[in-house]
Amino acid sequence: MVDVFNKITEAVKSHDKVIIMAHRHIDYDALGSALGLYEIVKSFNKEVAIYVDSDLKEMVNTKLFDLIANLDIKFIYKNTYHKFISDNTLLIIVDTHKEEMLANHELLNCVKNKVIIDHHIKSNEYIKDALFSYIDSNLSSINEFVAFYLKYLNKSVDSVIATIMLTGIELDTNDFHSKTTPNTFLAASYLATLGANTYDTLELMKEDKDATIRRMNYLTRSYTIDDEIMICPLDSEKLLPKDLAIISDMQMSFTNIELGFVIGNLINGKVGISARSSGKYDVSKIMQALGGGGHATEAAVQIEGKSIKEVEKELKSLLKR
Ligand SMILES: [Mn+2]
Repeated sequence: MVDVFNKITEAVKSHDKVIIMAHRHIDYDALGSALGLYEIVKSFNKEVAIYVDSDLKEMVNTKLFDLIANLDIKFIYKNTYHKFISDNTLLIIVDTHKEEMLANHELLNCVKNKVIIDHHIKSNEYIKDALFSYIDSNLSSINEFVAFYLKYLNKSVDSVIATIMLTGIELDTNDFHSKTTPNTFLAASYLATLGANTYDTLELMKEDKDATIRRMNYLTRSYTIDDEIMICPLDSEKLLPKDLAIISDMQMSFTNIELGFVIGNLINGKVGISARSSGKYDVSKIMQALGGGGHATEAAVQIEGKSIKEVEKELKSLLKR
């Protein structure tokens, strides 16, 4: 990773301004890594800002706002980012490499030089004209990467940022249960030495009561096959991929369940499946067969032009094999 750290440092140093942007529906991995990088860029005496769409307000966590408000972070938004763009602006994209996932497409086209850092399985729809991309699916999270970058530079961050970064690792690893390697613990350990507070990460991970109860209701529509596979078809209102992911995580909390699938209508009009495995089966192979991908224990797919029933039938015939 050291060569990537040096490449990012070089890219930052050869620009005047840096914008950091993540995916839509910003989560703690995206936000934490953006904040960590923000501090790194600032330490090189560059002008830096984090682009967020209004979704930051929808993260429904007043605790987060209280924490961030006390930091001196420059956020830019849809109506203010133009002022930050010049011929010498660098865009660093974190936690996604797909154009369609970006918080803002127009911003992408306004900036010539881009760097991409991601840990999702590389798809064909990656942003092709970047200065360089580092896409490593062995990373638990982008915060793992940024924690090592901070450590390499021997830089520290405010304990609030360390806390948000640790929350990102906890979120992406399901509290160190999936995608966790020895490096993940080392990164978490470094963040702890910077003052990351595990009581606060727990507080940040708390979900809105109504949203949680709604998801629990959806979960009750699950049925079980062979005592170890749980399928939850949701022919209901349109949901976020995040909702499907949380419900499939819930399925995995039950004894004997080795595979969990949640099928639902997404707000983008497609049918999504969020799939989980205890590790006994490789769930990414099942999602690949449907055109998706992911990790052995966490995978997903989005399918166009099919109904929930059709997708459910296809999934079940795949499971039989
Ligand atoms: Mn992530």
